[in-house]
Amino acid sequence: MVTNTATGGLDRILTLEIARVTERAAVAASRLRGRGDEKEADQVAVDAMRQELNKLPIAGTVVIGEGERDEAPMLYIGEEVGTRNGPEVDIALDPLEGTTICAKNLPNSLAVIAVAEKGSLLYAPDVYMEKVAIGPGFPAGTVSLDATPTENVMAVAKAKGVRINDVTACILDRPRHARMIEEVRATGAAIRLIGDGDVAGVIHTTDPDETGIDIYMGIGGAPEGVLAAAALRCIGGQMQGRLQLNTEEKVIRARKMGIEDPMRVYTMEEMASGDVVFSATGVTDGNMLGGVRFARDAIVTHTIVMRSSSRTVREIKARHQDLGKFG
Ligand code: VTB
Repeated sequence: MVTNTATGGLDRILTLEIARVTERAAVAASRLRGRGDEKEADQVAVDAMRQELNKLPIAGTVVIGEGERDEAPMLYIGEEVGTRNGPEVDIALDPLEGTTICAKNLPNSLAVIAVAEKGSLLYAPDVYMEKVAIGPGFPAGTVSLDATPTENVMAVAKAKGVRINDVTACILDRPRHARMIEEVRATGAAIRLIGDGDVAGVIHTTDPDETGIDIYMGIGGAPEGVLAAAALRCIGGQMQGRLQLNTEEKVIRARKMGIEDPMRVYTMEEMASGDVVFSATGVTDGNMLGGVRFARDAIVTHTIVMRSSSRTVREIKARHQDLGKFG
């Protein structure tokens, strides 16, 4: 049974259960914050997430994970997870989104997971994706990948009823964005340049008063795009993504995953179409979520969990006193 008709959508219990999965991964990664070892931080997060995920009463299949089976020993695409005693679901995950930010102990690295109805997530290859995203409360079609960055920023300012100088766009700090950055700056809008972590960048658009970010734009990872779309489906907002299939090899890889039109623009609903539950736990301190804290007698985690069918967004600040379970 995939859905629970009494409550609508995926079983509600999962919403709280998946918080444990990202909490556990975040705690493991947080112990390696600022230690300069991205690989090790990622590895411990993967191990921890997998252990906790395998306790969930689901028959899950990883569709967005650590990579193809031959390049990732764990949580690879196609890996079956959960107790197998429960609904068939698809899983998108990133045990440590922002490995470099964690290794440097900079803001906004997260442990993230989305659990969705089978077949309802875009099976995206690990290529780049061009993205644009805004939070809830805007008229449909406010931003588009077919519009220029200037047009998108102007549309957000107009719809929000503020001057263009009062809009902040979040963009990954990469040479490939030099022209976009120049163009957005020329409009008068402010830019928040981030080193990594565009899942957080997209989620931050949903609460501009708290995060200071109105619009996310630019090219990042496609798996991160699907995860961000899943999150936005739960909170509300608009997002478009276009895979960057700029070589024949990438077009063929994508075709094998069922993608026929390499130029297609996917909406948020097309990237995450079915019922979905999403959880993110802060690893390092961030604009929305605090990082893991180690107190004298407890570990404190800060998590956001949400569910698309009810649009409930919960923040869970947990004090874990049974420290043994974190190893
Ligand atoms: C982004 C960001 C990730 O990759 O998707 C980015 O969210 C894009 O790739 O945290 P490049 O680093 O090659 O630009 C990450 O930085 C790492 O997965």
